[in-house]
Order: sequence, then structure tokens, then C-alpha cells
Amino acid sequence: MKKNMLSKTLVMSIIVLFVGICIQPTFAFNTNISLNENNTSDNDFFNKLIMPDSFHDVAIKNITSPSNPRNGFVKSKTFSPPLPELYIQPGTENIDVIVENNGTFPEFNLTCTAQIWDYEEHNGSLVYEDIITDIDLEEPLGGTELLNFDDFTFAWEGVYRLYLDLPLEIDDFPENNHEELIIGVDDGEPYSWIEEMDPPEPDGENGWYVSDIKITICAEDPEIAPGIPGSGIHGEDCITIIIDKDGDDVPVEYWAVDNVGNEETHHHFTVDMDQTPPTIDLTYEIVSGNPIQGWVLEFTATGSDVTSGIDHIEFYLNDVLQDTGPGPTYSWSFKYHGGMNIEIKIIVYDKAGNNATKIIENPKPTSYNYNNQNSLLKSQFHLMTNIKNNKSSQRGYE
Ligand SMILES: [Ca+2]
Ligand SMILES: [Ca+2]
Ligand SMILES: [Ca+2]
Ligand SMILES: [Ca+2]
Repeated sequence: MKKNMLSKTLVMSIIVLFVGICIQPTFAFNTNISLNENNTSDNDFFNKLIMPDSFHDVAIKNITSPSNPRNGFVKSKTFSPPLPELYIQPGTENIDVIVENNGTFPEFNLTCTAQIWDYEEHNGSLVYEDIITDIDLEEPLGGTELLNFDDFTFAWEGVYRLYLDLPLEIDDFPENNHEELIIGVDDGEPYSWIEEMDPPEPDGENGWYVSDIKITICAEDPEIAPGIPGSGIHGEDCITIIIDKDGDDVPVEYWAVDNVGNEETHHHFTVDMDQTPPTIDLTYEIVSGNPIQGWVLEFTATGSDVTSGIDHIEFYLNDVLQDTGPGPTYSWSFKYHGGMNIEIKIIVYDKAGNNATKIIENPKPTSYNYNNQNSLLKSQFHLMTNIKNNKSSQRGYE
């Protein structure tokens, strides 16, 4: 209906512009309009077009309520019952309509009828009718009037047809004197689910994730009647979220909302995520020994981890595992005779499986207070001195 009205308005504009210049019987300005001489109604129409200065035309301009800013009108009337052009939740709605005088005369004492038909039953049944009389559209060429019909309570989910009629016997364009709006009343909650989780299972130890989790959540809205879709998911049908924050029991909550505002019960779950390696605090000292039997070096590693906590600590000598102990603090000692290159490696693991490594090449125990820690000779000398003085609180540096 609207389309027809539009094309006619357009057609009239063209005629007004070009009348007197090139009116020909074969003037093909619109394939919908035939200038067949045997068709009297089309000839009438043509006559009206070339005399646009005086014609009668009132119209249903717009249905302003019910409306829903979340879902626009989608014209699709090829199905029976027609697919809804507008979705709302159950409830009471204003029935508001703007009527318009497109013609060149004032029009008085018009009557407009609003009806609502329920499609639940076969062929529908009339569930509402309200009539407004004495409508004056005094202003020609675009004057409008807002009609407030009685409210109607859409109590049940289903498909309804709002039909409006503004008859005018002398109307030159009666096609636009009625309008209909197919309304879907959606009372059903949508539902959502986790379509994909990557990684699908915790990829760390002890149920911890050690990398970002990509979660794809999809949602669907059930039909409101057989073959009639619901109002649909508000926004995307599927979304992807990334969880990349460390935490124990990181809460994840998701839910779907449809285009009329029905909201499903929220889904909750938690994930344990730890992507951060622990830190190592390392000290070493000479605990006993002498130059002949060698020195006993004791390494003490303390791991710290804010999320999953320390699991265990490993000590390596020249890449060979020597000892494993629980966290957060564990000590390992060995006898050092000097004169050989050694590498001490400490690996601290958190409970998620992240680890941190510290390597000490040729440990050079020295006094904590000693100023020149870069000097191997002086450090060793100092070490000997301290041992001789029977001090046992030597501390190394990393
Ligand atoms: Ca009309
Ligand atoms: Ca729904
Ligand atoms: Ca947990
Ligand atoms: Ca950690």
C-alpha cells in the first residue's frame, strides 16, 4: 500500500513537471500504469494526474503505537498468517495512528475504525474494535491528525493484525485509506549456550587455564506460533568473548535477551586462570667446609605466586636435576670444591604449571656488605676470609 502511494506521488510529480512539454500516449513512466484506452478507470486516473490541482485524498499516514524501537518493521506478507512486522511483549498498548489529508480540499466528519484480529484461531477472530468519528482534516496538502484509540491488552503470545480504515467515498486514491500492521506478541525467553570454548579444557595443571579462553556463545529465540519466528536475539546471534585476566574462580555470566526484552535466566560458571609465572627469591651461602674438603653451598629458593600459588621447586647442577622440593621455600646444598665451571639452575613452578627460572654461573659467594661484588678474586678472597673467621652468614648474589 505504501509503495503504491509512493509511486503515485512520484508519478504525479513527474507529470506536473512535464505537462505541456511531452504528453504522448506512449509515455511510459511506470510499468504499473497502463494507458489502455479500453480501461476507463486507468483513463480516469490519467485525467486525475493531469489535473492535480483538485483531488481528494485522505490516508493512514503512520501507526505510532504499538511500536518498539528495538525492532523495525519488516514487511513480509507472503506467508499466511503473515510474518509479524513488529514484535512486542504481552501487555497493554496504546493504539495511536496519524491520519493525513494529502488532497487539495479540507475534509470533514471522517470516521476511522481500528480493529485487531487474533491469528491464533483459523482465519483469525476480531478481538478489538474502536471507532473515532467526527475527524476533521481541515488542512489540505499534508495536514495530519493523531488519533488515540482505546488501549488494547495483548494478553497472550501470538500473531495479531491491527487494521485501520479511514473511508472517504470521494477519495481519488482509496488504496491508502486503510493500513494494517501484523504484530507478533512474544512472551518466550530466548536461550543461549556455549557453542565453543577454546581451549575446551584447562590447558594448565590442576584445572587451571594458562592461556586466554575464547568462548563463543550463541542464542536462539523460540517461535511464538508454529512457523512464526520469535522476535529474535537482540544484537548478534553469536558473540565471542575472551577471558584473559588471572584469577581463582573468575566469574563468567551470560544470558540472552530477545528483541522485546524477554531475558533468560543467567548462566554462571567460573574459570581458574593463571598466566603469570611465579617469581623467585634466591639466596645462597656457605654453611660449612674448608679449603681441603670443599665448601658446602646451600641454595634457598622462595617462590611467590599471587594466583595459583607455588607448587614445587627444582634444583639443577649443570642441567642435571638434583633435587625437587615443595614450595614456597626449599633449600638444596652441595659440596663445592672450586676450580670447575658450574651452573646452578632453579625452576619454580606454580600450581597452574607456569614456571620461572634462575641460573647462576659459577656462584661467587661474597659478603653482602662487600662493595666490589664484580671482582671474582676479591669475592673468593673475601669468602676465604669469612670462612676463616667462622662467619656463616655469607650470602650470594644473583
Ligand atoms: Ca486516499
Ligand atoms: Ca522471545
Ligand atoms: Ca578455583
Ligand atoms: Ca601464577
